[in-house]
Amino acid sequence: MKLSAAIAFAASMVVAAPAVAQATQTDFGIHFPLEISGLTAPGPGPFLDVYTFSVVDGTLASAITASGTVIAGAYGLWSNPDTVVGTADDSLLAAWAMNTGVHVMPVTEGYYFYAVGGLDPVGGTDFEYALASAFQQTPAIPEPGSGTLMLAGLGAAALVARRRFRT
Ligand SMILES: [Ca+2]
Repeated sequence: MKLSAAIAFAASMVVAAPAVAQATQTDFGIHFPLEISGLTAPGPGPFLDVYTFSVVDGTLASAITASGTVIAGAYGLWSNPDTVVGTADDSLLAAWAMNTGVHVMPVTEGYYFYAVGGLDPVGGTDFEYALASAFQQTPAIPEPGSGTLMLAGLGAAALVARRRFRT
């Protein structure tokens, strides 16, 4: 299946979440520097696994490593302002097929989820996947003028030190 079709499939599955027999939801909470789903073996049949989390401004780097047979295996990163999965504010930011390396996305402070979907035709442990997501916070930009303030502070400290030296 083409990647675009796989993406459409994964996206449609999120919309149809209640209709998917095997749908799970995991809450990562506040995204740690590294979140890993653990080895997951859904199936047989269509599955949809959702992983919710929140972040501050930063960058997400994610990957899915999968083995075995899966049809239209893909995952997407969704923004989720109201924290509830499946509501109208959910917005697909990007979607990728499994085993396609690391995908980097800048994010702003808020709530998000990964939706992992596909069809496992065999079941058991024939198909397994693991989702890994790394988050790096955007370094705080110093306030304009704080450098000047710091220099002024250093200057004052130097003055005090000089006066102490003289007395
Ligand atoms: Ca929502």
